[in-house]
Formats: sequence, structure tokens, C-alpha cells
Amino acid sequence: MQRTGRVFVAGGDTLAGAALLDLLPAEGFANLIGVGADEPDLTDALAVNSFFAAERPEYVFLVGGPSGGIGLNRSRPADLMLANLQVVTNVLDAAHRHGVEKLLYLASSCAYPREAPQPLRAESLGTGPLEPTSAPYATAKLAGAVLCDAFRRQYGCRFVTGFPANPFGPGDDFGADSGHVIPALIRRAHEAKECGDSALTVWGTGAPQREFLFSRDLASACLFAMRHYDGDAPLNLGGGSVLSIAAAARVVADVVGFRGRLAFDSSKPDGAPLKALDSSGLLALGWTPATPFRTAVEETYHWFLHHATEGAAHAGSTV
Ligand code: GFB
Repeated sequence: MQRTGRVFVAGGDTLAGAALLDLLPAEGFANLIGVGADEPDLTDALAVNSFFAAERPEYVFLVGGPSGGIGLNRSRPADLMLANLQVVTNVLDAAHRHGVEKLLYLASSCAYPREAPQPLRAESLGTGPLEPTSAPYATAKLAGAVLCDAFRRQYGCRFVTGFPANPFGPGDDFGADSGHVIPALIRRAHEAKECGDSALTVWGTGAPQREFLFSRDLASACLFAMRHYDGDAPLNLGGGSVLSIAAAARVVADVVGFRGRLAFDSSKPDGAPLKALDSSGLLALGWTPATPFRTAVEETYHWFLHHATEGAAHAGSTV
């Protein structure tokens, strides 16, 4: 991947996209196109095609499409599925038509079957039913991965798919009902501390386990995969901490300085019992995550204190 190449981050306003737009210039990639207001509406096929025709991107990170936590997946399943299908079909079609050199598509670990053997390996994709709370979104992400593979087979396109661990970080969606667990708990713990509440509400039983990945490390994994991976099989992007939700909530409470107890609300869904990725392929190529979980929570809380308390954060971060 040439540092002078024309690079398009499709979905620059998402969690992963924002982290990539920070990382790429720092790594010497100065030729970024379609940034900010110049990015086309990815759900609009004509706009996407016109953009690719005019700007001729050589490398594309496809990290766009709305996403959210288990709450948003339950309240807006159709919106999430439709927009993600539109984004992936529009961008892959345009990338093929206009001769993109290489494309990395970011899928989601919820596209693995709910009961697949752990840690999750690419061979398990498509072998069983999905976790019901996120099945529509996950189906769109799985379709995107299959479409990348189809373009590889039929046209020899260098489209690769990455399946990330659960990401969080600065610029996340901190909505208490829409966000993923870490940003949602950061907001709730902060508000509980400010109000002097005795308990912090945590959805579900606290028993499910998730593999978390700081968004800056996810961006680094995406860039690494773009440079060093060209296989047919999807690549898992993880290798970080696997924690129970209860343990993750305790770290959040500690970082925020909330001294009360955790109250588990079992009327809310747990979702998948465990999602841990087998990232041995990525690790064998030489990449490792750099940021310990607690450090990542501290940086994210710092960002929240300086930004999200003043107004709304991103309405929909990716994956
Ligand atoms: O982050 P989250 O929504 O991701 O939830 P998923 C992870 C776990 O945290 C679940 C619990 O067991 C939740 O019940 N949890 C506890 C909370 N408190 C909260 C809270 O305040 N907010 C949230 N959101 N969860 C998503 C999928 O599932 O993972 C998406 O729905 C996407 O489609 C994403 O794939 C990576 O891992 O359960």
C-alpha cells in the first residue's frame, strides 16, 4: 500500500472511521479523499458511483453503515439492516466498477452463529442461527462478507473482510439506550456519580462475556490488514481482553469514580452469552493490540467529559 495512494474511508463519521482518519495521516498517508462534507451519502447508489468515478480511490476502508448496542438493534432492526445492505452493495459495486486496488470491509462479530464454538473462527460463519437481538443487522453484515467473497471469486477483486471484536472509544455513541455497553455505562456511571445515586444499573445478568477492542487499536488492525493480508478467508480483528459484563462495569465505575453498587436489570436482554474471537491469523502476521482495557476506558471517559456531556455524540457508530 503506497503512502501516496488515494485512500477513502467510507464511513468517516463512525467510531472506526474517526479512528482511521486520525491514524492514517499520522502514519504518513496524506492523500485522503472524501473526508467530512466531501464524503458521499453511502446509502445513495448514484452519489457513491459519481464519487468513485470522479475521485478514483485506490484503497478503501469500508467501515460505514449505522450500528448500535443491543437496545438500538431491538428498537430499529429494519433501519439498521436496510442501511447496512445499501452501504455495502453501493460501495462494493462502485469499488469494482472503478478499479479500486484494495478494499477492507469491516463486518461485525454478531454475524457469527450464536452457538458457534468459541473462540470464533471464520469456518463457523453461516453454520447456524444468529443471536436474535441483532439478527437483522448481523444478516446485513454477513451478506457484505459474502459479497466481498463473491467479488473476489468472480472478478478477482482484492476485497477482504475483517470481523472486529466489540469496539469502543472516543467519539462513540454514549446514548444510554442506543450505545454499546461501555459508552452507555460510562454515561450512566457518570450521571449516577453526579446525582449521588447508590446504584448503577447494568443491563442483563452481568454474566455474558465480550472481547473488547479500543477503537484506536481497531484502526491499527484495519491498516495492518490492508497492508499485510490478502487471503480469501475473513480475518478476525481482536486479541484483546475478554471480560464478563459485570467485570467490565466494575472497571467503568472505578474509572468514573462511582462508588456505589452495581444493580443488574434482568428485564433487559443479555444477548449472546460469549463472543471471543480467534485472532491467531492476525497475531501470526505480527499485529497485537496496544491498549490495555482500563487505559482504553480512561481515554474514552476523558473524551466523554470533554465532548459528550456538551451534546449528542455520534448517532450511530459502526459495528
Ligand atoms: O454492547 P452490547 O450492546 O453488545 O451489549 P452485544 C453487550 C452486553 O452488555 C450485553 C450488556 O449482555 C448487554 O446486556 N449491557 C449491560 C449493556 N448494560 C448495558 C447497557 O447499558 N447498554 C448496552 N448496550 N449493553 C451488539 C450487537 O451486541 O454488538 C450489535 O447488538 C453489534 O449488532 C455489537 O454486533 C458489536 O455484543 O451484545
